[in-house]
Amino acid sequence: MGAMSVRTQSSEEPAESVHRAGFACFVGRPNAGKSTLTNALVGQKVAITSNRPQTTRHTVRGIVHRAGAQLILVDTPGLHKPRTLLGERLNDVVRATWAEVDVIGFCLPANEKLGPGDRFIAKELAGIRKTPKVAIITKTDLVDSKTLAEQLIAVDRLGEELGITWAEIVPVSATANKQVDLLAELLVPLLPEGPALYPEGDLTDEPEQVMVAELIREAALEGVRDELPHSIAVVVEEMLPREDRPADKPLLDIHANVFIERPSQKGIIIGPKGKRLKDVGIKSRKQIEALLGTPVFLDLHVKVAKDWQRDPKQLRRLGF
Ligand SMILES: Nc1nc2c(ncn2[C@@H]2O[C@H](COP(=O)(O)OP(=O)(O)OP(=O)(O)O)[C@@H](O)[C@H]2O)c(=O)[nH]1
Ligand SMILES: [Mg+2]
Repeated sequence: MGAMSVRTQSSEEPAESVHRAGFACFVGRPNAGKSTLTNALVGQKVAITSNRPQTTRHTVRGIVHRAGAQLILVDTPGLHKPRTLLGERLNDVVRATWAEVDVIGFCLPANEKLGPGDRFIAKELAGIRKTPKVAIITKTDLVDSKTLAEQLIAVDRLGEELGITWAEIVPVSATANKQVDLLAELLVPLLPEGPALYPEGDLTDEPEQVMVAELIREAALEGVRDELPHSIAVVVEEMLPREDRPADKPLLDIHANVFIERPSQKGIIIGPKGKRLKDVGIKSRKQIEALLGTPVFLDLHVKVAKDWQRDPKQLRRLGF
């Protein structure tokens, strides 16, 4: 009966006249490729990425504009067993997001066998009955077709075992741009009918100050190991146009603090003769200039915020 009424409606009303708009969130283990996929769908970098787990620390919205549809992607932090107060907060953020979105995209990397981490998330997803779920096999460029086929079967089985009906199972590669457009096409019909929610051309609702801080953190994450990636937080204190500049030669002064947790980490971030910090500045400044479309003077300072990941007061100060 349901199918009948849908058919009747669509024959009376051509598909193009229906506008859809809504939210899809990407969930998955840390490092599954959620942010990279978000950026690929949006067509511009709105979320930072790295090969360190737990890169994303807050939900980032990326907006995908299509004829007749607006798809708002909510990129969430990777879900994991929390070891710190920060970890717990991140997991809370992810769960709160699930309740609000129209469709959930569960990201599973093609190059790693399904593990306890994926199962843990899938079990939670099974509990959210009414929201359609799409399984997204990411990083398909890293595997051969046999491995991919096995992964597709494993994901299908996982759904059956836990009572999840996948609306779709879609293999994609965000870095090789394979099936990324197809994924958008498959997500759109799962959105409710409605007018656009963001102005045409907006790609994110992240404040500029936050995006700038994230680009600095992304540059700072490169090449650091062990616990250090988790210890880094960046806060932009000030962004001001330099005074006395001619109109055709503007310069934006940006002052930012790079926080770490222990004095012993300071040397690693700054590097011998300050070289590492300088590189972080050069690298992120280029990205910030591209983002804002203006020359930038970037002033970076390294500060210790003792054990901030575990300290509620510090967390608040750092924006968590
Ligand atoms: N080869 C390949 N690598 C990818 C692809 N997508 C992501 N990666 C890499 O996988 C790593 C993790 O990507 P992210 O997008 O930061 O992963 P995430 O799921 O957002 O991670 P968290 O924010 O930590 O939860 C990065 O080094 C990416 O470059 C892909 O399609 N192919
Ligand atoms: Mg991420």
